[in-house]
Amino acid sequence: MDCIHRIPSIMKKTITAFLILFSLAGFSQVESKDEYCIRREKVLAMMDSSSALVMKAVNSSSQLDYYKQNPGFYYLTGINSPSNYILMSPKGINIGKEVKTTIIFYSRIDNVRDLCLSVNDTLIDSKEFKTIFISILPGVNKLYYSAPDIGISVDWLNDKAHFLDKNMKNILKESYPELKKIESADIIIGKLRAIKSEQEIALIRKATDITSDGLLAALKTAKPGFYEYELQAAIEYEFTRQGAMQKGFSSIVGSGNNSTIIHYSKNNRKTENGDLVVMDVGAEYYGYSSDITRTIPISGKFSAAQKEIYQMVLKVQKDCILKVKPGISLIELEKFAYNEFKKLGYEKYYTHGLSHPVGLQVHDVNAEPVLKPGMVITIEPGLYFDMNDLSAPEKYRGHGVRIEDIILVTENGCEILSAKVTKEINEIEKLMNRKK
Ligand SMILES: [Mn+2]
Repeated sequence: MDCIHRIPSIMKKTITAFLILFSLAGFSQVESKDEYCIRREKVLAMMDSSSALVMKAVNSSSQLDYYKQNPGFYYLTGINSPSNYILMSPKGINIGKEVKTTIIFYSRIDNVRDLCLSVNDTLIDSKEFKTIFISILPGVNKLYYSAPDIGISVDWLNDKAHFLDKNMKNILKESYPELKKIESADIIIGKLRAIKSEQEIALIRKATDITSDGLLAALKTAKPGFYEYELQAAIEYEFTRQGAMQKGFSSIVGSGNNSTIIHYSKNNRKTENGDLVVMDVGAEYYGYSSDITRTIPISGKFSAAQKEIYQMVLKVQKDCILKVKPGISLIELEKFAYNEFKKLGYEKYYTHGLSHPVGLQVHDVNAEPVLKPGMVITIEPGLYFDMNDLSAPEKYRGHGVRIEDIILVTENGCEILSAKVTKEINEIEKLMNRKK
């Protein structure tokens, strides 16, 4: 079945009602409280009886002005503040006279006041974390953990990187001989995070609608002589105006030869007539990201050569989307895209991956290699001809094109969540040439 391009209006109404309801409630989380309870139960069901899981709430954002929770921790709790922990054990943890399978350790009681708790869950002050964690380790032979602040330290004298992570594992294993395996919590949680719930899909839809509106705003105002950051501002104004308080990643607005740079982020060049502009952006809405790329001619009209590149990329992009359905693997899709560009003789200029999952992170944990209903992925082929690459056809040099949509895998095929912002040449030109 082909991808659905429009959302049925009844579904739209339900989603809108849901979003209004939760934005009025003013929680840090927008998903219903039970959802976190259900997820924790699923995690416990996937764990061996003598295993335990421990996660720390730490900032996973590289931006200083914004706290982005360790996504695995957020997924199981909805708590968006630091210095909390979660400890889970299917066989139970003794606390006084009680036995609980999940303990959430809080740094401030306010952070956990609204939390859904089952009879098997409890809340304890995080001052107690160390004592309780150590007390369960002698009976654990597999530990799943997630502590993103354990990183790499560099020994500058010997120019060697030490993984603190690895050191910690060794110390734990030496101290607790029964502990045979220490693995990333993503092994379990990643499997669950791959398949989005209705509520998660509603949030990604909203993030995607906002991102689409941002791109449409840029498209309608763009003209030669604009700085790249002026287009970025038009996009991000729309994000903030619509309540997406953060971005999933730094906006990429690359004009002229900058359109050929994959992770361009300076966004400070003045555009010139004849430029293509690649805009790769994503609003984040209540923790969930979008990720859409559109490529436009700053003049409002594609040149003949630009049209050729654009049409090649668009055809491959659409053909890839037609293949998106349960059962196909991401690797198969990658190979298909590569071969399509190879047939055209331009595989050398297709220099990045085709697809990645999207969710709490813009590059979400990749735990399901074969597509299943409920997964959300990007499809984003591109061709990049650097101006200095003398092996590239002269007419293409200095132009890059990437087209990226957000796709929901459905039972029979897929739905393009980012269909609101057009990728058709004539429609882009029409929107750009409306009276400004
Ligand atoms: Mn992407």
